[in-house]
Amino acid sequence: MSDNWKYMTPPPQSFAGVPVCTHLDELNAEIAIIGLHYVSPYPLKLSAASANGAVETAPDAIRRQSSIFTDHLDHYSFDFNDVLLAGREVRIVDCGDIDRQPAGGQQNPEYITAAIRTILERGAIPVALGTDEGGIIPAMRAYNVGGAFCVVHIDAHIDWRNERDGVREGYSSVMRRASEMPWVKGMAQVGLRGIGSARQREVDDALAFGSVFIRAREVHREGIDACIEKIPAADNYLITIDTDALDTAIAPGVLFTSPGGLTFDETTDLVRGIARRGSIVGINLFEVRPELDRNNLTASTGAQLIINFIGTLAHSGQIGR
Ligand SMILES: [Mn+2]
Repeated sequence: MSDNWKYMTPPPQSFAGVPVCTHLDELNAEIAIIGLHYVSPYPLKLSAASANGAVETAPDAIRRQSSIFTDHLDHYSFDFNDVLLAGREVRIVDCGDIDRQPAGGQQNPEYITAAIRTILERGAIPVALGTDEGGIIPAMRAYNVGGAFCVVHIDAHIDWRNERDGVREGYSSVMRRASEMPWVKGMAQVGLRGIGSARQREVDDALAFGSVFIRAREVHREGIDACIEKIPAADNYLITIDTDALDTAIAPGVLFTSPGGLTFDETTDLVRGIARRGSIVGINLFEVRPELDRNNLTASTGAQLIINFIGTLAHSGQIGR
């Protein structure tokens, strides 16, 4: 789909005030922020208010909280003990959103795949902001054009259901679908805790595939460096985050809160450690639910994580000159 820019909508305000480029065929950047709107087609749609346009969308809520970074991208960050972008010149653009409001709840997976693929073909790293985590599936399909990668899925849950209520492309099945893609050569799932949709059979299937489980309590007890060592070695990593992996105190705006999640520093350091091991081919942040947020805290945490991820890529030398 060479004209997929037709399906792109510019954002009300861009992430951190960076330039906007909705014409993906003309993309000239190293980092491409993009908003995805996908709704898992479950019979009982849990909290789909943001998909209906009833409240601010997750990508826009994150963008609004990122406004504090406007004109600050060359500033000092104490998270790095250095300037955020390591003194490098980094081209970051905001591509806007794919199909901001799909009509009648229609799904748009082919647009998501086409847009992410175009970003990859233009040589940029997609940084996808989304609501429903089911959007991972069409986004990951775009990677058939590149090399194999290990996916690092940061989530409270494993999302290995083969289907739920007959739906195979929903948020409970994202890592199962990922495991079926030939270009997914390894998997680590970090932040696991509590009870989710998985039963023993899903746990068995994930382990049989070779997924490495790193539970949130292991991160807290053993430290992030020991946990990074458990992640399979790979040349390339795709990082995808369900916001419910995080401690509810810093991310209350999620569908299913549970205590014991990852701290901000653990999550930042996890991505930093992965970037030391290989190239990062994409970062997704899903499941910010603005209608459930408190004082925009979840969107703010999301914006701060994304800024640190971009800083991490600059500090690891993967982007910038
Ligand atoms: Mn989850």
